[in-house]
This record gives sequence, structure tokens and C-alpha cells, in this order.
Amino acid sequence: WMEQLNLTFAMLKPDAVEKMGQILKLIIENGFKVTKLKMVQMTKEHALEFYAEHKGKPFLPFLVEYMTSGPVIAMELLAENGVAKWRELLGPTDSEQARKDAPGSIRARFGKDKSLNAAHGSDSCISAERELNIFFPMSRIAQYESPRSTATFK
Ligand code: DGI
Repeated sequence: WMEQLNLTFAMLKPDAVEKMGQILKLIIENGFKVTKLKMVQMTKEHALEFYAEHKGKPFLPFLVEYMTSGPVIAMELLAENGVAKWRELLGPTDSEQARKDAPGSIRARFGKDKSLNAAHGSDSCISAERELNIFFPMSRIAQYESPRSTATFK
């Protein structure tokens, strides 16, 4: 199979925002192009929409509280095989597990446990498209157009 240039959605969660310098350096060094970036404060509604797939899960209220506890940094990243590549750099969901299985990963290095895990990454191209549209909707303000004509969500 051929590698495909694709876009993914990445987010630094509230407790990782203060480490943005180190994390962005890692992102860039690993060959991602940062094509969009902004700091935003999520509302409860925003967090519930973003995590709709976890509706009814026991950890959702805590997750929403965490994600709204301070600003987050939302990014669109572009790379060959970008969705999978970003998930790999992120590491496993649980930061304690990540320290065992993927010690160089972002969650291993900057997260705490299975709840406070520093960063998010889309799990598929379909999720990436949905999540990018939540955080980077069409705007009246002139917006940098990342190369969607060459990048794909597939
Ligand atoms: O795609 P991921 O972020 O790796 O994982 P996910 O989509 O299954 O879950 C979204 C977030 O919800 C995850 O980053 C942390 C939290 N979470 C997931 N599973 C658990 C959890 N939090 C707790 N406390 N317990 C869980 O089992």
C-alpha cells in the first residue's frame, strides 16, 4: 500500500498547555506540518458534542470537567499517514500504560494516568474530519487554507 498525505485533529488538553513548547517541538521534529492552531476554552456543550461517542460512560462527567478546566490547544496536523502517525506519537490512552509500552510517547512523557493523558488524536480519518469541523468551522474571517486539495481524509 501507499502512504497517503492526510490531515488529523490533535489537541493539547488543559494540563498539557503549559508544556506546549516542548510538545510542539516534538510534533514538528516528527515530521508533522502544523496547518492550523488555536487556543480555546471549551464549554460543557462543546465537550459533550466532541465526546458524543462516550455518551453514558461512567467517566464522561469527569472527562467533561477536565476538558473544560482550562484552555486547550487545537491543531490540524498534516503528514504522510498523519492519523495513524499522530496516534503512534501520542501513545496508549492510559499514560501509566504508555510509560511501560511506549516510553517516548507524548502521553508517557506528559500525561498522568488514564484520565489526565495530556493530548488527543483522532482515531480515524472520519473522526478527523468530524473533529476538525467542530474546532475549525468555516469562518467569515480570512482563514489559512491548509492543502486539502492534496491531503485527503481517506
Ligand atoms: O482516543 P483516546 O483518547 O485514546 O481514548 P478514548 O476515545 O477511548 O477516550 C477518550 C478519553 O476519555 C481518553 O483520552 C481519556 C478518557 N477515558 C477513556 N477511557 C477511560 C477514560 N477515563 C477514565 N477515567 N476511565 C476510562 O476507562
